[in-house]
Amino acid sequence: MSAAKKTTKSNSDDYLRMYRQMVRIRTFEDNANQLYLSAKMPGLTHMYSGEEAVAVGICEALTDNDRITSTHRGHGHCVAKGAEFKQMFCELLGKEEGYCRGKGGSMHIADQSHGNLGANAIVGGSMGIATGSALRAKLQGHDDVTVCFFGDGATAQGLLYEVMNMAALWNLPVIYACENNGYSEYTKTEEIAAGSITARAEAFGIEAFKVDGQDVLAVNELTQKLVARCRKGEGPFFIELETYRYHGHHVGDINREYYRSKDEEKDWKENRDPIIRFRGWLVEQGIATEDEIEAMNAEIENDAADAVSYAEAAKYPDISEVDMHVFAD
Ligand SMILES: Cc1ncc(C[n+]2csc(CCOP(=O)(O)OP(=O)(O)O)c2C)c(N)n1
Repeated sequence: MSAAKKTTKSNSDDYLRMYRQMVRIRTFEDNANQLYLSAKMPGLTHMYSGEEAVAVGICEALTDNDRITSTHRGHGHCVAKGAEFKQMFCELLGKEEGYCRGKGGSMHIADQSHGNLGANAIVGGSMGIATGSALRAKLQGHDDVTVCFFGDGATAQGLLYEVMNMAALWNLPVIYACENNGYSEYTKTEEIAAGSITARAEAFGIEAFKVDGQDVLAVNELTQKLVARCRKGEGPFFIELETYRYHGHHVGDINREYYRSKDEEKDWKENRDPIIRFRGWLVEQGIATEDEIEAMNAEIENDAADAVSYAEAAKYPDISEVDMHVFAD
């Protein structure tokens, strides 16, 4: 791991919470995948497994007052920003107690109480929302920061260049976080994105950084610095996070060998897994024992299993509310 920080009691707690949050995301996704495979979940879903250190490293540098916008691959952002398993599984299954009363599903979870302005199935669709949120903070004199998550494929969307221009001109407190997992659907990034990704932001005079998205401490340290600078009026910033998705583009994308090899997948899983790496570091630093980590993992698995049972038994919304929250007055 990158940071060789002195491990005081308080930062030990921070590290354990980061580990817990990464395992919570992985466990959530394993259960969501099972729900899909057993035909209990309507629609498709896009797994975040493999990318956990990005969402956790970033969101652990934020408070509930800070905002995020998320993507079609958004479960990880949602968990990292404080969402509860029960309400998330209810949303995935279309149940009344879901974050959006079951009407959004996997790709549209919003959790305003923790500053999650919502996921968006339109690639790049949340870039304007994030930048608008940062403009609001600046105009109203608040010091909150907004992080806009998007994938490498979304750098092909023109909206990004419109909002980066405005954010740079107006010094908005927004961080554009590009999760470069190497693929946009079934195409390698280098086949669709010419030149460097960070250079796109630099062209607008935005300071841009590239970081190992599998190293939760490196992601967190960088984000903490950028958040502090945003609060002082020095934003916007851009981060490219090098990462990897373990599953297919969506849960139905099972035979992937026509666009990426099994050896490549194995290499990322065995040699760069963010959870295995961080677990090893925690043990090496004496922050947790293997037994304590196993106990934490088991507790999280039980929580997820309870939440799935809860969501399966929960009620669907009544037909009378089919138009509710669809149209604004
Ligand atoms: C505007 C728009 N165009 C196309 C799509 C179809 N689509 C869904 S996900 C995706 C690829 C996105 O790739 P990337 O931004 O790299 O995110 P990743 O899936 O790798 O996390 C595409 C093209 C869409 N949902 N919205």
